[in-house]
Amino acid sequence: MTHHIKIPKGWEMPEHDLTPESIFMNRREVLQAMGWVGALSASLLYGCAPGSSEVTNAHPETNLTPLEKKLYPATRVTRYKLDRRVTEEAVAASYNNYYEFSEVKEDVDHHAQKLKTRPWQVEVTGLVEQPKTYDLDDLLKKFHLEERFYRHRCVEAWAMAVPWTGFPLKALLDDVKPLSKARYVRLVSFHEPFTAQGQIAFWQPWPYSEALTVKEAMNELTLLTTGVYGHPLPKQHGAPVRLIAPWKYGFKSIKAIQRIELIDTKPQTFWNTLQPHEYGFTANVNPDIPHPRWPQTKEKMIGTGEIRLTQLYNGYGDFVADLYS
Ligand SMILES: Nc1nc2c(c(=O)[nH]1)N[C@H]1C(S)=C(S)[C@@H](COP(=O)(O)O)O[C@H]1N2
Ligand SMILES: [Mo]
Repeated sequence: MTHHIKIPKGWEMPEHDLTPESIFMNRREVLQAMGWVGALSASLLYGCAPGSSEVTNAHPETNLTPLEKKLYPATRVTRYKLDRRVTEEAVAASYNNYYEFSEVKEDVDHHAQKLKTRPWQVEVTGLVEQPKTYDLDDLLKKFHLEERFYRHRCVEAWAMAVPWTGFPLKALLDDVKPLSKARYVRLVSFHEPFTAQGQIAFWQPWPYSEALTVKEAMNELTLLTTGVYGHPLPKQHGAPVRLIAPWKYGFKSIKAIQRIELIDTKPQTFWNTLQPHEYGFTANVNPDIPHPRWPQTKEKMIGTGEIRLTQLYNGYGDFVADLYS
């Protein structure tokens, strides 16, 4: 159990180290728990099966389609100001949370390359007048892409500042016309345990899902994000399309979205189901609400190590405070 007795220091504390073992086992324990079925699926996942070494659509960020070549880099919008330097791209792209692929942030970029991100469809369904399924290219053609510099604050007290490319989720919702009884927007990621080794953990509520109120989803800050640093998203950042809600802790910003549902009751979400007292549903960045594991008054910028005071709503109060008054 060496995996769990490591004493994390300060900011470096990974999310899984102090999580109860009923929720996170390490990979060896998973295999023991699953017996030979586990061993078999592990051999498939780790490359013994035909075809499994083949990485499809590797590096969409450098391997652009003609459409993407036309669209990137998108027009920069200066309305959303940063108060700090932009995080280096190589830093942001090699320190990622993506539990489908690894609990180790430094390993995510490697494992995430297994996900096949083309073709990709996003189904928008539920309490809407016109349910639609969009191919990724439909989204790129239909909605105007823009580049925005946003701060990002993980609940684990690390932060970064990056240029995302995307379009307001509101534009997509307006296209399908939510019914007036819709109150929540639920976003659901993929479920491919043979691709994403983290999803072998069948006791976790995969696929990853998140949700916002319809008002939050319609807020101008809420971005359906297809790119970063002037090119399509690399897989570790959530290719081909993810959410960014910059006034909320990072876990709300779900990656690799396949389905968006308009519903009338508050749904279960991934982290909130696993650890409700640590991962609230609303999860607005707030230095005055202590977290059982991470001090929330300060944050550490990845790359530079700079320490900053955490701001209410991650500094986006002018845009979102009225949602909560
Ligand atoms: N599908 C999925 N989306 C996810 C996560 C995840 O594990 N799976 N982690 C979240 C967390 S905790 C954070 S901080 C951000 C990290 O985004 P980045 O790796 O692009 O910095 O993604 C969020 N979106
Ligand atoms: Mo996070």
